Amino acid sequence: MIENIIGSKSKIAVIKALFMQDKEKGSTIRKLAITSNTPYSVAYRDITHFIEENFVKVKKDGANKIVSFNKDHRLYPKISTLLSKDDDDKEEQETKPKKMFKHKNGLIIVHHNADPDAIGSAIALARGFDQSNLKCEIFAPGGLSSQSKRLLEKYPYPIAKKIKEYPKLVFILDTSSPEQLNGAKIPKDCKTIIIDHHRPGKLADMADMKIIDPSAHSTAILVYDMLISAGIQITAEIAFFLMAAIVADTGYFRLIDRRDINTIQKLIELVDLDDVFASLSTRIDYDEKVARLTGMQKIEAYKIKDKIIVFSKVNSFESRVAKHMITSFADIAIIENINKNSVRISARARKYLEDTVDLSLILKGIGKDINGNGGGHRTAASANGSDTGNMEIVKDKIKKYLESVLNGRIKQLPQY
Ligand SMILES: [Mn+2]
Repeated sequence: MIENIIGSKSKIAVIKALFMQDKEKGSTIRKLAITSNTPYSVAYRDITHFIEENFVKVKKDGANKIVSFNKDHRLYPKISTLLSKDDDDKEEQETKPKKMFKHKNGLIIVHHNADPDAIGSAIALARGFDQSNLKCEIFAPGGLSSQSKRLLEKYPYPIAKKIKEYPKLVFILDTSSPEQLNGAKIPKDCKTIIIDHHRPGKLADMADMKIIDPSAHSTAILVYDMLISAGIQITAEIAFFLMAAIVADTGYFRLIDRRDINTIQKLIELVDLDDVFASLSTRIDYDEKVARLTGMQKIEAYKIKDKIIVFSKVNSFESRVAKHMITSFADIAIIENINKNSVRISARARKYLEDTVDLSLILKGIGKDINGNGGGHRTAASANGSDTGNMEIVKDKIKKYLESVLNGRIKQLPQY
């Protein structure tokens, strides 16, 4: 329709380019030619025509001619409305993401003590879905890790701790077993979609749809691929959360593959990596320091050949304590956290043992012994259950398993 008023295609391109420029300051003809992708001579001819019609004003700035709209022209209001409307139409056609779900509302659930990968993937997904008219609330039934909380200082996002009514569409992120959901019960009539990079656990059997890829180093990388294939625009905010998730789950880029590198390369254009690192930098809070200290004080240490294996007990932060121990002196750490009615066991092994031990396998079995579930990765696994009375059996089982895979006798180290 705009053609009827203005005339030719090149004129429309030029006038649109002028419309996109700073409306007060105006623009040079050369700049208009470049932004409208029109040859200079054509842009010059069209602008001259507009000047003759008094639709465009010209003023001199040194050697340059600066052109701008004559806002007093009787057609200006009409054309300006048309141009902005035309732009919107075009934007809608070109950049509106594919509608992936018929639902209008959804929920994204993440595992207890949600880490940057869980929460970063969740927010990126929610923000991405915003663009396709699917509103998602994020639910962290077991709270957030301290690092995740700091990510939210940069881009705040509401995270629900309780859900009254579940929508019919539920995404479960970075989580493989129902025990990690801290008792959250997803109604049977919900459509559930798992996006995860852990080995498929019990949740995978129950899900309606799954994007599970244990070869991916983070859930964020799966979310990124999903958003891109849906035509969703990666904003600075989305990029920040995805990058934080990737940085965290690759151990600050220590464990990256080609796929990670490709994604990082795209995201780095949109985020300041220093911001991401600053948000992830660990300040250990007092409670965790106490948990680490308690963990050290209660250590039972063993050796198999030259490997040091430790068992210990804490009241919180069992996975952080286990990780701390394998980064400082132990080869394998198994930390239990026993409360009145529940037990959580976190096991970690140094990366070099990846081909030798499979903690996810042994913890899966132990999950059954403690009337619960277990699983994870080969060098980082956990089990949760409600039977707190079997810990000696559990320990013996782990010791026997380690003796068999490490091919040696286990000996307790003396305590001083
Ligand atoms: Mn993860």
